[in-house]
Amino acid sequence: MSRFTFAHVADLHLDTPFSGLAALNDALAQQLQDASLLAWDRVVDGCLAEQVTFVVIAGDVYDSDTASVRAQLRFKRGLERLSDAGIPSFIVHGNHDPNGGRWSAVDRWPDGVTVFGTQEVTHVPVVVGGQTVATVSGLSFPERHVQDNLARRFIRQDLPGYHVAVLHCNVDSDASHGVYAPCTLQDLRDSRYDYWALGHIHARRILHEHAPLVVYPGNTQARHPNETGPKGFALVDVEDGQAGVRWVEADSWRFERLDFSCAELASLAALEEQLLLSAGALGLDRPVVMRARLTGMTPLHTDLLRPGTVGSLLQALRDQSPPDVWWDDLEIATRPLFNRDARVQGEDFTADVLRMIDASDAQGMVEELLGEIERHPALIRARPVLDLDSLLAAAPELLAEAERLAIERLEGGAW
Ligand SMILES: [Mn+2]
Repeated sequence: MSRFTFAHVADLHLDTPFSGLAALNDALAQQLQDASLLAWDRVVDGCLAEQVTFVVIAGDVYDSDTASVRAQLRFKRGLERLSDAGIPSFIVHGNHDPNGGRWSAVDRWPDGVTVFGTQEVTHVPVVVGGQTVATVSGLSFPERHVQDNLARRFIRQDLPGYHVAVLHCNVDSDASHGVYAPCTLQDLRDSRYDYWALGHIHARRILHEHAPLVVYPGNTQARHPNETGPKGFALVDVEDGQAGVRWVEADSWRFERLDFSCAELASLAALEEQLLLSAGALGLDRPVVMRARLTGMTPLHTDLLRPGTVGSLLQALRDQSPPDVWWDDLEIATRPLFNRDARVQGEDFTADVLRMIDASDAQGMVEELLGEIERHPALIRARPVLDLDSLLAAAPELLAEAERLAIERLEGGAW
């Protein structure tokens, strides 16, 4: 019986510059610059703690083909720690770091490290105690703009153990990322491999559950405010050819976004208080860059649009937050309070809806609904649990509630 665990890592983008942040102070800029490197250290920590049998890394190790010396040396340091523990590593390169970069600061990788070439798929057995438990196959990008279907070049070899294919690619033309090395899920299913260790898509995804298991582990560290939520890598437990995935968090900074309705708030002081509470309620155990999108029909709308308000409110939020919570931006998608008398005179869709509601007979509408129930055998059975008499009595309030919901949707920007 063979039983082992391997780690599937991708898209480290070591020493990546962060993009898309509205404002930064120097200390935070430095911390974020270090975040991708710290995440890699944590990946290695996690692999050592789990005593994995091997590690596969599915491309975009570096952020660009002019990989920084710092990134290359830090990467090597982590591979050394794995090698010293007897854990082999298998690496392919992707569209951000084709061919491992234009030049290398490293002349020799540690023992047990395989960097797959760009010409043909090669296959390396993983031997534990004289027994081949797995075969790892891989192919690196020779250049950034790979348009060939590289997946079809993977031919399962007649070797024992669990068969893992490592590739940076875009499955089924995922529009959220560049279409490099395009292939289809069907290509991967037809391959007879047991596991496709993919890289490229920065969100965690399991594209296929079994035979083969097809996984994007996502990136190890978010590098843009749109990459929200936990980031890390996958641990794959294999027993007698059956596998399961566990996610491990490795990110050193996280990005979160609140969608926040200001409809019930009467002041900016109340808004500040509620935003701080909401951030605290996330219960994060690591530093975070916060963004919030403010919505709803609110008396705060005019204040929020006043020049300087957002910047100053952000400063106030930072003043009141711990040092590892950075308020980056507030998106104002609020609407002014609704003046029904004025709006019903208008010529637009909202005005039409209001006039339609004014012309409606609430009692009659509910009666019609009750008539429907009488006509449908399936609904009649529900009749005893519905308090239909009180429904009829509440008809005007029901219509008012329907109007409120409709107007909030139409005018409140809450979508
Ligand atoms: Mn990437």
